[in-house]
Amino acid sequence: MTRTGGRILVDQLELNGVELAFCLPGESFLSVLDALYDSPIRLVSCRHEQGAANAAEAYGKLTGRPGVCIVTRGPGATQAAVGVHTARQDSTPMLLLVGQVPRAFRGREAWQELDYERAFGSIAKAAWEVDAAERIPEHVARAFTVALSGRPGPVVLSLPEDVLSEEADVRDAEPPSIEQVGPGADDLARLAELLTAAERPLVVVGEGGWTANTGADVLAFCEANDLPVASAFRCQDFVDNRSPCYVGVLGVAMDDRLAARLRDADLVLAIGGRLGEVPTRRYTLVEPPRPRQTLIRIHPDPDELGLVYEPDLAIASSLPVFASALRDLDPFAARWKDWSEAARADYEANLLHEPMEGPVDLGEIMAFLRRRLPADAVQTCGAGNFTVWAHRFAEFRRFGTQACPRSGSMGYGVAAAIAAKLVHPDRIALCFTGDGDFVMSSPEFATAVQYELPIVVLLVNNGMYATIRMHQERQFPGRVIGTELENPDFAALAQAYGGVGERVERTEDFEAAFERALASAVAYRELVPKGAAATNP
Ligand SMILES: Cc1ncc(C[n+]2csc(CCOP(=O)(O)OP(=O)(O)O)c2C)c(N)n1
Ligand SMILES: [Mg+2]
Repeated sequence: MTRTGGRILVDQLELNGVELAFCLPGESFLSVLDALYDSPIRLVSCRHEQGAANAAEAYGKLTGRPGVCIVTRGPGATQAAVGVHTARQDSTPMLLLVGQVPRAFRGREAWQELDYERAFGSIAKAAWEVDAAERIPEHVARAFTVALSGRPGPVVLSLPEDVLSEEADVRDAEPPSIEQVGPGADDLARLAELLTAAERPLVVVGEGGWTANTGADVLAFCEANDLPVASAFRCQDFVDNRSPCYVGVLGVAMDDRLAARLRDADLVLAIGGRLGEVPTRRYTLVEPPRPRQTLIRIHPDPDELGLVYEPDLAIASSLPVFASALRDLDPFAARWKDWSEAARADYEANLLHEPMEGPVDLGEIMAFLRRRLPADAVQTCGAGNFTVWAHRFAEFRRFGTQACPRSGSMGYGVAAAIAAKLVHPDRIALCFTGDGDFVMSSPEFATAVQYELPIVVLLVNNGMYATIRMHQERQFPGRVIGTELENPDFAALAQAYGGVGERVERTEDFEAAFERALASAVAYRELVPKGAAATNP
C-alpha cells in the first residue's frame, strides 16, 4: 500500500509514542498537517515558532521523550532556532521538523530555502535532510535514536515539500530502543576508593537523562552516607529538596556559602550535567582543566566525559542505571555528617529572607507560594532577575516540576507552562516572568486561551530589563541606556487576550489574587463570525 510522505512521517511519529506536537503551520508541510487530521497525535498550533519550539523543548524536559515541533522553511525554522538552542544547552531530546523547498529547486536559493545542515550545524545535536519518502521511516528512527542516546539533544529533520507529498510503498521502522549502559564493577570500586578518602565530598546532580527514580536512588545513597547533594542550575527538581542531604542550587546568584562549599570540597561527584559556566560560577569554583577537587564525572555520553575537565574518574553510564548501582553500594563509614548538616543549615537559612523595601515583597510572596503550591505544581520561567527569587525561595519535591531554560533564554516560560498543562492537565502550571520576558513570549498567552489551558502567569513588572540594568549600573554607573521599558497595562492585555488579569500592588493583596487566578479557568472565548473566507480575494 502506498502512503504520502506526510502520512509515513506521522505514522512513524505515532509508532514512536508521540502524543502531542506543536506547530506553526506552513504551506511547505501541508501533507503532514493533512495526515495529522486523522491521527491521535494532538496538534497544538502556536502563534510564534519560538513558542512552538519552546513548548516542545519543555515537553521533552517534563517527559524525557522528544518534544515534536513542526515549522515551515526559512523564517519558520530560524524563529524556532531559540528552542533548539535551549534543547542543546539543556540536553533535552527534541525533534524539529522543517519544511524544505522541493528537491528540484535546491541550491537555487529558492523561496525561503535554507541549508539546515549548515544553519543548525552548531545549534542542534544533528541536522539533516530526508531525500525520499521511502526513507522517512529510517530517518525518523535515526532521529529518535540521536535525540535520546548519550547526551540527549535536538535533532532537525529537513523535509522537502515533494518528499512529503510523493507516494511510497514502504514498511514502518521499529521504534529504536536506546541501550542503557551501566558502570563496570571496577568503576564502582574506584569510586568507593576515592570517596572513602574524601573529607569534604559534594554530590552535584545535573541533566542528561534524569528520571524520578534516578533522584530517589541518588538521594537514598546520599542519606545513607550523610553526603550533601546540590543541584545544578535549574535542575532543582532532581532530588527532593526536603531531604536533610539537599543543600541548594548552583545557579545564577547562588548562595555564597554553597559556592564556598563547592570550591572547598575535596571531592566532587558530578552525576550528569556538564559543570558548566553557571554552576561553577564562570569556571572559578571548579577550574578546568585540572580541578583542585578530586573529580568523578558520570555521564551517559563518553564524548562529554573528556570535555573541559580532566576527571580523576570518568564513568560512561546512563544516569538511572548508575544511580541504582550507587544505591546498592555498601554504606561508607559515615564521616561527613557535620559537613553535610552545616551545608543543609546554610540552605535552610537561605530560604529565609530579609524584608524587602517597597510595597511588594517578592520574598514574602515566594514564602507564601512555598507553603501554598502542591508538590506536583510545575514551575516555569524565562530569564531575568525575577528568576533569582523564584529559584532561591522555591522548594521542589518531585522530578518534572521545574521547566526552566538552563540556556538562560528569555521568552520561554509561557510556552513551557502550556506544555506543562498539556502533559499534566490536573496540575498547577505556574509561569514566573518579567515585563521584558513576558512580552517576548506573550503570543502564546493566546494559545493558552484558545486551547483552554488555564496556566497562571506571575509577572514581575519593574519597568525595565533589570538584569541588564543591574550589570550596566555596576560597570558603567550613571550611564543607563537601552534598559528602560514603557509597558502596556498587562492586566488589560491578559483580558484582551481572553484571559484574566489582575494587578497586585501590595504584598498583602497577593494571596487572594493568586487564589482568584487559580480558580479562574481561561473561560472567556470571543465569538467571531463564521464563514470568513479561507481563499484569496
Ligand atoms: C533571548 C534573550 N535575549 C536577551 C537576553 C539578555 N537578558 C537576560 S535577562 C534580561 C532582562 C529580562 O527582563 P525582565 O523580564 O523584565 O526581567 P528583570 O530582569 O527585569 O527581572 C535580558 C535582556 C536573554 N537572556 N535572552
Ligand atoms: Mg523587568
